[in-house]
Amino acid sequence: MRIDVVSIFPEYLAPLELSLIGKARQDGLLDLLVHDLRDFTTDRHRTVDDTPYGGGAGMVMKAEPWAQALAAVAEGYSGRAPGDGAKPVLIVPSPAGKRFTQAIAHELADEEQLVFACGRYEGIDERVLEWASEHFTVRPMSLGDYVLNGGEVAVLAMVEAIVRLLPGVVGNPESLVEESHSDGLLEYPVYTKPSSWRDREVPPVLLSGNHGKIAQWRRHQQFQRTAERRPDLLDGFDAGALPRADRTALADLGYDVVDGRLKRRADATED
Ligand code: JBK
Repeated sequence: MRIDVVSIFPEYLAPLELSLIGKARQDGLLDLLVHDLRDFTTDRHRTVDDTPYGGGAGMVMKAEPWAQALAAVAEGYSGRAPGDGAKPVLIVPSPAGKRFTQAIAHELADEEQLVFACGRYEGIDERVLEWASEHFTVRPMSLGDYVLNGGEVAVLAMVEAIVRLLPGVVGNPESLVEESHSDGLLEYPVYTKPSSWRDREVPPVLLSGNHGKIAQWRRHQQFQRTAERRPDLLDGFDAGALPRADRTALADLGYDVVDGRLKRRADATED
């Protein structure tokens, strides 16, 4: 996979040299380049922003440096002859984007080339995204509903979520499947030695050696946690394949099965 990141703070992306992602780059599984947007300006001051038309606070990123940078990264990709069909995906982190999810991470992990455009200030001149759609599949993406200073931190999160799905990047592929969100539920709690720590005991079932009971307990913990912390994940959950024990546990947590899907009982406790 080839990834290009364009930012006015390329040093912000330094963590991509480290750990799992740095290793993937060393192993040739990932070709990742970070570009300084200011290198694509032509004025003496390397200007990347200007005041917003229509007024208002803050500054807007100018269109031309972005067009120059994006044209350069689209062209610089040698794995694809110009005009051969497959457009690279341009991801624009923004609070106004669609929500980035594990399912989208999987979709993006199947792409040949990803380009991330890190906006700062009040955002990028909207015409850049219109123009870019001729050369890229443009996907504005949001990590969540909170305010960041720019797209860089969101890119770090998205690149990590995507790159770890590439074949060979995570040593043990089993650690990819049994994870939070892969089955639509939160993870069960985990414990390690010592079995007694500051008067707190590991749940005895985990020391019982009864693997059936352990699996059932963990499953119950997943439902309990999800109902408590993320009830939105359970509403509409496909209950078709759930064993009877799971349905009973869910009924106790305030969920019924209606038309094969979980539905929160009206009288269930509030979030
Ligand atoms: C936010 O991806 N985001 O969520 C994001 C990107 C850039 C700025 C932001 O405020 N939330």
